[in-house]
Amino acid sequence: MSRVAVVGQGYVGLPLAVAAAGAGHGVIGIDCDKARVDALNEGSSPVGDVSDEQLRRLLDAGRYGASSSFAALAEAQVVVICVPTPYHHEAPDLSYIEEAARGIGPYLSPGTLVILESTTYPGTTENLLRPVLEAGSGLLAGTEKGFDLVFSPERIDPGNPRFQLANTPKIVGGVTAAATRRATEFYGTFVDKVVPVSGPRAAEMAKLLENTFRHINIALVNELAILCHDMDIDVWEVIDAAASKPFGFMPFFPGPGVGGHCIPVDPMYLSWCVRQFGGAAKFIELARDVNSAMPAYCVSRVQDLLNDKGKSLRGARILLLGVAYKSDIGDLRESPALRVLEQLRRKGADVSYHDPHVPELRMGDELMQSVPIDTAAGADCVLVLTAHSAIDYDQVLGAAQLVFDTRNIEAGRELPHVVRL
Ligand code: SAJ
Repeated sequence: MSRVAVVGQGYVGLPLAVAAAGAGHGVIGIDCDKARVDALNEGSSPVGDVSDEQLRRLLDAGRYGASSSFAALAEAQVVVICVPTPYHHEAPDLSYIEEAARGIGPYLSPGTLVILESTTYPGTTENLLRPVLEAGSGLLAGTEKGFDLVFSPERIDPGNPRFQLANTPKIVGGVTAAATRRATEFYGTFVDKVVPVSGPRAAEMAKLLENTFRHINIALVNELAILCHDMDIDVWEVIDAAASKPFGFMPFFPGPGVGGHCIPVDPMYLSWCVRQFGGAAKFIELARDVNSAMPAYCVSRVQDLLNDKGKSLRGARILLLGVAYKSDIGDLRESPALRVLEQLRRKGADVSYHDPHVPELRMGDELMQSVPIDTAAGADCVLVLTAHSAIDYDQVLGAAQLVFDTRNIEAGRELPHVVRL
């Protein structure tokens, strides 16, 4: 077993640290957020996929600890970087990776295995991370007396009841075959299946393909939903029917748009990368246009429904049901529901929301609270934006006078006052 340092103790880094410690490695979690470090060392987990009990067990066994100082990784034989890679002003923001690399460099010792897990465009590991680590350590990657360098994309899906770290295959691509072998051996101590590839760029690109695949297929069904509505065809019936094909098809479903920290972001890394080569990722950009137009489309559909009842959107009482970016979690990042909320308000509607996972949310200077679900009875229109298992849709749909359902909730089928996207 090794001494392992995991830089970044968020929804990717902490589960990884806990899994490695659980497999017998001695792990130090490094994070720039001092309050988070203190909470971790007190056995309080900031991440839903790691329980306080799990953390305390590892702390008590002396197999995990957290620090805000990079000096703590001085003895590490494996260093894993799990920091955010946002996308700002139409370009990747790799500042967190650079900052981590600058912090790690001075404490890097010969023979250490460094693994980058943060999603990024092909070439980052070799052209950005490698030179910063080499400059900071005076060691050369891929050499006998230097360090080993690998890219291994994270595939953490917070809250996924079926797939966790251990049973999700892990891709590894090293700058040398030896590095790939070492990473395969390391992950093999707590991941069921490791998938070695030829090098970091193949691994970096594989991750972008995975999520660009989703991004484009979600856009396809969103566009189909608009077309089917215009043609008076039930898109949900069409998708269900197509999904009866046992090969060569994978169902995706329309919705109010695409949220989260992966799907709206990762494909933009690929698109940016294509542009650097003078190309244009037309597919990806078109899919982003389609997906980002869905909130406004949903607002227009609500406006039409109210219009059919002789009501205007201005002054209408609208209840949003579910505002998180996907079911059964409380994550609001890039949530399309926030765009719907903004646009309805801009058109003068009186908007409230109910989400059992989001007790409150900030809209500009205003702090909104989730309202009781029985307010549905007094709404001119209830707008289902996120289908949470915890919501009793039978109760809501029975009380509501008009429902626009963007998620095809089971209970809404065949009810005359429930209209689907
Ligand atoms: N969405 C649709 N229609 C679909 C699927 C998703 O509108 O058919 C929307 C969701 O409502 C959400 C957004 O797209 O707003 C993203 O949904 P997602 O299911 O892709 O969930 P994410 O963003 O949490 O994606 C993560 C990714 N995991 C990693 O990158 C490690 C993705 O690769 C996983 O496939 C996905 O979780 C998952 O399957 O849960």
